[in-house]
Amino acid sequence: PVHSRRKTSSRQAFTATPFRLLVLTILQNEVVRHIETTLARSLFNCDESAAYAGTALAFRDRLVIDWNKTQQNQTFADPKRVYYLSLEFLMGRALDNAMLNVGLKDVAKEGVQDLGFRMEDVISQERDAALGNGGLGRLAACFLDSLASLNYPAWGYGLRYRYGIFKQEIVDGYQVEIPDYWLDFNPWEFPRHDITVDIQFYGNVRKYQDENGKQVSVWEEGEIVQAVAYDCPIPGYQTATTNNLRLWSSKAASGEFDFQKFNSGEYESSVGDQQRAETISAVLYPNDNLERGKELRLKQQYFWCAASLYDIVRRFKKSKKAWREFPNQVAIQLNDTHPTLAIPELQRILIDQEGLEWDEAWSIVQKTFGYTNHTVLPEALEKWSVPLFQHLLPRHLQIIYDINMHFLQYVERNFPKDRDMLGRVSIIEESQPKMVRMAYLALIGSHKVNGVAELHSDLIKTTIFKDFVKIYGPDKFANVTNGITPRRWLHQANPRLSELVASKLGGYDYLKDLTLLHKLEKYVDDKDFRKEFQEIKYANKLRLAKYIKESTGVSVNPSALFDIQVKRIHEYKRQQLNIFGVIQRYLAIKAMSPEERKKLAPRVSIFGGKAAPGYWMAKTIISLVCAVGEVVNNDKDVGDLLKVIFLEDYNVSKAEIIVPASDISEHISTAGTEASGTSNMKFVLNGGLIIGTCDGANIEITREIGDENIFLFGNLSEDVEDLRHAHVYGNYEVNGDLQGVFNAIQQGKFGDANRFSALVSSVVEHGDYYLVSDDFDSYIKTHAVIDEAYRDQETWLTKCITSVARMGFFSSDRCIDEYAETIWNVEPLKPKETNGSA
Ligand code: GPK
Repeated sequence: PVHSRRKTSSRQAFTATPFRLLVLTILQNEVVRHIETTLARSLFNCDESAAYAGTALAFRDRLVIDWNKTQQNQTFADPKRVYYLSLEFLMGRALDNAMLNVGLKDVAKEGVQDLGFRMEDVISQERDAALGNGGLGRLAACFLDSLASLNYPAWGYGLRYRYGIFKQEIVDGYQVEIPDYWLDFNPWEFPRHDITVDIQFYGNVRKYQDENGKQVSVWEEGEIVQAVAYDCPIPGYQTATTNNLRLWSSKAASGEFDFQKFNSGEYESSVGDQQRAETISAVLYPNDNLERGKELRLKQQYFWCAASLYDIVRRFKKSKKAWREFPNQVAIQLNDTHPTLAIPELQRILIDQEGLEWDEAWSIVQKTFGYTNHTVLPEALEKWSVPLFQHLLPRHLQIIYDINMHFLQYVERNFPKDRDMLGRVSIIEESQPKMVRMAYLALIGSHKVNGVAELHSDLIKTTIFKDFVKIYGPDKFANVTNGITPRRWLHQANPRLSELVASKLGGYDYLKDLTLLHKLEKYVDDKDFRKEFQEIKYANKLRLAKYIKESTGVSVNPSALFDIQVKRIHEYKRQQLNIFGVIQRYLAIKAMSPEERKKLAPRVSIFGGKAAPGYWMAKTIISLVCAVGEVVNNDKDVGDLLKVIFLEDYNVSKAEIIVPASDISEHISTAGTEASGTSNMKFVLNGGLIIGTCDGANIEITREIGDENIFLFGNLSEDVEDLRHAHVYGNYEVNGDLQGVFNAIQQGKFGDANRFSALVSSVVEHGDYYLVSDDFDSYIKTHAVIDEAYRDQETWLTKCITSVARMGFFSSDRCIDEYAETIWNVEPLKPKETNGSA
């Protein structure tokens, strides 16, 4: 049956070495065996999904061998480990990455070709693992890749959501959310039914004095939910190190359901208990940069923190070391405040269960944790109501009060004159109801707090954590500028560019040390290199154009300037500024003579991104983009000069097609609001230029690539406060061009104006909080500069190549080394043997 599907075209490749032929045969046999036995399918009706499954299982077998060895090696050497706690891991697809890291992708490609399939089609059968919202979750995924690639002994801990981030459909120009049930077939996870932890909720605390007169607290009663571990192998690139991502799934503690209830006829309620337990890990909260204080979310957080800490402590205790050694063996990084409960939980384990004194326990806790802040937006800072806390986690609330008491006593001693300070820095906000400020708890319970880009790390010290800089001194605060993994975001997403770079740099070493890219600058004037670089960009645009045609029905000219903004839809990210700019361009084109139109460079404005289901303004932005596209794309006067596209369901695997295809991408947040941004790095690394504000990592990108290679515009973060003030208290007038845009909307040029009125009034009536009107002029002017620059293709190309060559700093490998050195104090552990995977 295999032979009947064999294509002659792949036969030439068989002229390779006998060893290669052997590996090919073995791999192919493994794929076939999995299809026939593991999946119980006949090769006669083997479709792409079966080919994917067989290939995935064959590679999984290889990963598992390295994974077991890595874990054995780490258990034996027992070095200090890193635990990365994140409620989100936006992993995307695993097969391509597994093939790259195992190092047999070419052989596998030949193998599946021989079975009658194209590797691209096989790869695209896989569903994204989309257990995250946006940048924060994708950062966690890049970090896991780097940790393994650099041989750090590290574990990720998260939740195994049954439903990942929803799938987005656009129906009549509006976003509709479809549940993402992704677990039908997931060969990349291993259930560990033997690794379970009982997690307690509710109940009450009983205090008594033991025989030595010591106060003892017992957390009693309440209800128990069971956490079950699911493990996913995380392979490193060109190393046998394969780390573990452990995701917890919830189920009823009493097994399937309560038999007693079941037998006594309470069938429904016994199933109900089971369902209630399973609800905890059922669904990812779909908010980005927003916290809504829901009880189930707090339950998720405690469930995951408690299970992870139990696991970490159990591993430590096997070593029989003294407790004071704990911070020398364990570094726990908190990805935002979501895992902050791990702090009172560790304190509880140490004092209530292990019998340590408060001070000794607290010093261990502080040395163990590090906290990464990802936003200064007030609506994103987590606060939990004290009554809710009291109900769900009574013992933890007491511990938090005790932490707060010790902390406030310290502050009082050191700042006796600043009486207001105590109220400002207290973990408990004296509101109605009282609230627990999780960011303060995370900061107080950690030895280091870091921001994710220089500007952001400076801002947290002057805004949300200002008082804490006085209290602890500046050394508690650090910056680790974000990065991205070049394996996925260059090699995998853009194989031709990766190959071109390798051909000039003498191999793929740059994928392990991205700073080697600087050697490309030598070739910036090399005719052949330039030509190939340009051809690759064109091919990537062609691929995206094809995808746009398939998914939206709109034909776009692949020679047009592709202008892309893909990210979560948020007012602070200012997709509304972009679409207002597009409308302004449309109106300008309509007003031009045919001669003038001929001089204009054709453009395709591409948008993509999800709006949180409850974020009405963000959904309105999407519908405006779609409405503008509807009009512009069908206007005969405009033709190729402007197309407006909204790409449905932006996710990691789509980003891998979109990112390599930009000429310009947009990173245009109101200055001081985007902590870092990471797609900005991805686009530049793939040979696109960017238009951006002086915000987040744009600033460092500019420093690295040179300000002649980036299109910056807009007000600076230090002016934002005054500008906002002027909107509220001054008499502010919207300037002419933007008013023209608003008039067009209000005249109904894009359909019923009422649909979009909130977008207009947020600027003209409600204080323009995101400073759209303040930046509009400079935004439009900068786009004119871009048009002009794009006309000169040679200079443009020079900018692109130079920028790529200077992007070495933004590898997540560099980030991870910085965390390891300045925050975790951990060393890599070399794998015992490379097992042929290098
Ligand atoms: C920050 F606070 C949050 C959040 O809830 N979700 C999220 O994705 C992002 N982020 C920032 O908005 C980005 O600027 C940053 O690059 C990313 O986290 C990673 O640090």
